[in-house]
Amino acid sequence: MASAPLVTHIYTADPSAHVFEGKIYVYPSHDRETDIQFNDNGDQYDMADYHVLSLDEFGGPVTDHGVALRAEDVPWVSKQLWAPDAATKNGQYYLYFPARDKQGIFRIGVAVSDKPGGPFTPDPEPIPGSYSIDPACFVDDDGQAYLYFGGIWGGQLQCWSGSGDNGKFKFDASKSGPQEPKGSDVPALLCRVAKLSEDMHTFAEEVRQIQILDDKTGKLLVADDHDRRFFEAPWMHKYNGKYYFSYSTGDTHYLAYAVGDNPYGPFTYAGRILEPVVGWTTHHSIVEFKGKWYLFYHDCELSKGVDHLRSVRMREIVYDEQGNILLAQKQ
Ligand code: FUB
Repeated sequence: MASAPLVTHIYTADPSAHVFEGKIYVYPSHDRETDIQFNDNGDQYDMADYHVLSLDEFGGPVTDHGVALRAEDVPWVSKQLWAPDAATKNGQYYLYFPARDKQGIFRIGVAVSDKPGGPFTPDPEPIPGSYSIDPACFVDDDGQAYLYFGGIWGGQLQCWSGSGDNGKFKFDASKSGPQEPKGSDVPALLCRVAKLSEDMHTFAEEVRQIQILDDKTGKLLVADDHDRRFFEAPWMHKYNGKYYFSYSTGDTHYLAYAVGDNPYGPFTYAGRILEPVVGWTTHHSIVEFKGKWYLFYHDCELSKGVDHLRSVRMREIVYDEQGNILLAQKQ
């Protein structure tokens, strides 16, 4: 039931879709060929710029708006432009993007344009207090914007765990491999969120952690629960007054979701949106367009499984009477 890739002239991944000016705009990563071997650090995802895509209808032609931002044009960036997102406010468009700074630490930057397709002009420094990867900007009905972010292993979230973590990067280079907590009674690492300032350039509050609760026990999901715990790729959307927090489970390769009553949660685990695709990563967004709901995601079918050469696809989703997300059977 997969759709065709949205585009085939470039590889694209990590799609963040929004409806701007009556069209669907998609803000993906721009995957490129590299000889870097696959590793848990994600070094093979060595992207150097962003393109913005748009389309007028499901299955219709897709416009590539060209290069929207280059790594070399951002003073604080050393490499790896990973999964971006965008938002609009005050007649401007804001591109949020993670990248490694000159010390190799992932930070989140913001760039501005007066058009949804860019090009975007970056701020000279990352957002103060930002860290890790995969920013997702949600603007609530009252106009308040929130930035969700975080990703484990290559995304370095495990280096910021613990309380009072803002500003302290605790990477132990002497230990190889993932340093994620383990245990069936140890809480899993948590995604982060902060309100954005009115001008959309800074956090307006201390970074908070997003709790995902077991739907049976009401307790926090635990570190060993790799089928359900947050790994990376957060997304927030609202349906019928409820807040849907969705994410990738990383090494178990699911897109999962949890539901809450406000943008900070807590969120109660509600199920899976998508089973594993071809390729290690899975990453998505959900958007309403002309009364229907769509899931944007990526896989590696076009590159025949080359893990860092992904392609964005879209398919319709529906909700049942209880508000559960289902893949539409007819596309
Ligand atoms: O594209 C690089 C990274 O792979 C993203 O930031 C993650 O979400 C995963 O899709």
